Amino acid sequence: MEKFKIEEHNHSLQKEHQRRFEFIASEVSNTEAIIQNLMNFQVAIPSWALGTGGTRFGRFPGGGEPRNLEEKIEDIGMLHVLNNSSGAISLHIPWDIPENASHIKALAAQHGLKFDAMNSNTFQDQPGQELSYKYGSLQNVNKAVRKQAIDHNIEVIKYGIELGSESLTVWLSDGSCFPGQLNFRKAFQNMLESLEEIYAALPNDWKMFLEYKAFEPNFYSTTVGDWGQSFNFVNKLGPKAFTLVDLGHHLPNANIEQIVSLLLMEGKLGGFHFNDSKYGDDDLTVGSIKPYQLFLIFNELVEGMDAKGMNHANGIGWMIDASHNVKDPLEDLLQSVEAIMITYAQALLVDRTKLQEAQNNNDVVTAQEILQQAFRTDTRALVAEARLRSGAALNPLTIFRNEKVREGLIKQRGLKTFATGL
Ligand code: RM4
Ligand code: MN
Ligand code: MN
Repeated sequence: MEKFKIEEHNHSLQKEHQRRFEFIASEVSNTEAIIQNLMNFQVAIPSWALGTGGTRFGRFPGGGEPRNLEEKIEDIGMLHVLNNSSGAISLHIPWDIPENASHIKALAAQHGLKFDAMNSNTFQDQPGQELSYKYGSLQNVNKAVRKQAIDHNIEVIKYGIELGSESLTVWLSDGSCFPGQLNFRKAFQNMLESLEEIYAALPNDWKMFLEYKAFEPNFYSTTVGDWGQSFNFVNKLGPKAFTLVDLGHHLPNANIEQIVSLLLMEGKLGGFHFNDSKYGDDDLTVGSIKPYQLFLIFNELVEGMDAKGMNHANGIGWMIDASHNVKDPLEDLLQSVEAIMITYAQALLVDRTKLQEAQNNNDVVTAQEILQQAFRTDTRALVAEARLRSGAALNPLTIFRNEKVREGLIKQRGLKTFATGL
């Protein structure tokens, strides 16, 4: 997207924006600090979210999907031009093997993108793969399968080093579908030993994120099934290992805000996957179903990071992990990033001194008032102002549609393209 188009777009919305911004600026005391925080905050986009997601029943591609890693980088670069908040890409190996790392690194740099966490994949068998992961990977009862899965993770680290990434995310589908299938303790031990070998291959300045998930594709037990299990593993592994929270990976009604608070307290929250869900790992647009829950989680993230003196922008690896069947994936990502920024801004509005006072007085009513005061504040003009100041678009979604970006991509790439991913 050319700069002048963004300028034109901003110009056409400027008057209305100014009115809204002045109003919120007069309501909020720390406007400038909030805008600075918003300008710094970056959320990584996963390379598998750029195509239409499928379900086990079907997939309905929308056209113009990126055909290779270069085009995925271009798509994310475009998002970043529009919102200045998606300045990183997260790769899944082997869906996106960087054949020519220096070329890929240079292309990403041209678009102002960094390489966020590298994701390994031992939940699928790949063509030509010697041993199958049907009964698990890092926990498999067969040592040779475990070794193959360990080697794959080490290979992913190598790709990441070439690209300048600094973290590895391990998500495993390992577990069991039926009672009796696994000995839980042996599965745990095998998993731990395998993770230790991967951990030993991490460069000094790297982090390893261990993502938990309650169920699916295994439906009886998951070997890294909840935050307690992940926490147990990462504690045993050492200081470079952290838990990763994916919002969709809990059992219904779990108190995710309490989980992130305690993980932060222990210094073990390393990675974060944003999405939303109604039932399970639905991978829906961030903030589309339970915006208040998202706010409560962000509130604990901000509170917990501040308590530890962590940098909001890079203290945790932020990523969107969403993909579904019905929306244009790029529009969906713009909506997700917007929801994240709006909610982050709301969390920054919470009057922490007053909240603490209310807590100390057991003033439950005031505590609720303070949180909801922030949640009910319309922070959209603050987010737009942060974009305006960094040269991005006042309304990314509107300009995306007005400039017919998807139509252009379909012309260029074709209607029947297929992006790698789930
Ligand atoms: C999993 C999990 C991982 C993601 C894969 C594609 O459910 O969320 O983070 O890499 O899906
Ligand atoms: Mn995830
Ligand atoms: Mn998931």
